[in-house]
Amino acid sequence: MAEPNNSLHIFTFLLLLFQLAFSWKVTPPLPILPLPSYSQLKWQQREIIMFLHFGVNTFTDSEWGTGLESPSIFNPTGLNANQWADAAAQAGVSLMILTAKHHDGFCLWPSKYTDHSVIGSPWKNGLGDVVQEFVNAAKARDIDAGLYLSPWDRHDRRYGHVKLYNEYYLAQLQELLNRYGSVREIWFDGAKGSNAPNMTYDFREWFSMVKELQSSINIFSDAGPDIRWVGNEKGYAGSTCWSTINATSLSIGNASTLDYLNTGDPKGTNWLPAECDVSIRTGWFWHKSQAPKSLSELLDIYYKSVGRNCVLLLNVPPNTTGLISESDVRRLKQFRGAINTIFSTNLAENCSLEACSQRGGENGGFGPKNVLDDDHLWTYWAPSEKHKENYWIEFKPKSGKIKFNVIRIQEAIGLGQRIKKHEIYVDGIKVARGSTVGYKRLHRLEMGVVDGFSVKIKIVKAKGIPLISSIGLHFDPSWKPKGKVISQRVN
Ligand code: FUL
Repeated sequence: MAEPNNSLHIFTFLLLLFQLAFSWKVTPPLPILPLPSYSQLKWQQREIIMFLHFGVNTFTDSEWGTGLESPSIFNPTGLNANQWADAAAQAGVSLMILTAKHHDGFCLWPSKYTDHSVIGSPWKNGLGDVVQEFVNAAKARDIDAGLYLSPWDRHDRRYGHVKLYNEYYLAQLQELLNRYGSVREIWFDGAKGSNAPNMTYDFREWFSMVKELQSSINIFSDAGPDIRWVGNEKGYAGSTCWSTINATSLSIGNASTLDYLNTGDPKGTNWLPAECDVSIRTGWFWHKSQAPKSLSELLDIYYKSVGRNCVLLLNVPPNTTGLISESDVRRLKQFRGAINTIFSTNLAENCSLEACSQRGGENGGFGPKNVLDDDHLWTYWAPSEKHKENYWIEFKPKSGKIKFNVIRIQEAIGLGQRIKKHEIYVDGIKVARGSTVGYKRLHRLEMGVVDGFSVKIKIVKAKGIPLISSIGLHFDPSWKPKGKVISQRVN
């Protein structure tokens, strides 16, 4: 038998070594707790969702009904929930939330537990069900449905009788969460009039039943457990906004924690991101005398909600006919059109990229180019573990100068929210700075349009290694700042 040749041995050995080297996977960085659940991540990616306030107040021209309204006044003769869903779809909304019952106690569905509902109305001779029409229309357009069921009930006599009312509320919750298919968000409003009877709500029991009936639902309230209120009804988050907070410091209907809700807490042990609710008009319900906010007001809200790591819950109220007014539909379309115009082009794509370091080196899979792909969650630039501070990533246009007025930064929040302080420089001049980033941070430059040969983003402080999933340099044609220039040259 012939002796195997030595050089063949060496060749096979080298081949094995080579294969080993290339099959060696650099592991991702460890997450920093707390983390978002699957349903919270899905909610965060929706960015804009829609609220629909509709009920007896629509017909009495009021905001808070007394509970004494007769169901006979509810008669939206032209109600067409498909028109609501069309308006939402055109606005790029993937979740709509309807007020099944507001503080006045009138139910938009035929509840078995009260006659204060659509049953007593002339609409469809008392045979209609607004909640059913709403969920059907949403489903037909692939939009998810959410419901608002007011704890404060000014009509029901059981209100104030703790056991009786808690049972009544629980029964209505069960009806809503059993009858209408999948419900993705349930809104527990902490509002209550100052003269209302004393009432202790059994939130714990309500929440646990909600989760039993709808496992992928997000529960919203001032204090979560899945989504927190942002602390105001203007649609503005704090310029520092953590998705983390200590839920034990919160309670529903407690006005003393508004600032805490607005900013969250870097030391918080709960992942409880904020939702910014605001109405397209002054009121939550439709009033003939009111008009939708201007496009620039809506854009300002967008930058201060979605652009500050939150979801924007924009209320668009149906009118007495049962339709969303044409003026509101038009404004929604303009709003979506403007957002698409600004963000569909990422000028950073024409740039070459460099970073202070990258995890696992060139072939580690965590290089800076990940910030330019379409995945804004699970592919990201990670600096090397050896790098402990002064993280940076830099963009240089392949030719000429880059010109923009909006910067978008996104963290890979699936591994925890980390960035505490960041700065942006154009040709060495500081053009923006901020604290938190989270899922999405937008800076509209106070100095307006800037141009330059390099854009550098510095992460000055972070909990552990910062993980950046996406960066965009954009141009907003409508942005005409009046503010002062705050830049300073650095050497
Ligand atoms: C508040 C309520 O009192 C308003 O009527 C509205 O429903 C708003 C979203 O929440 O607390």
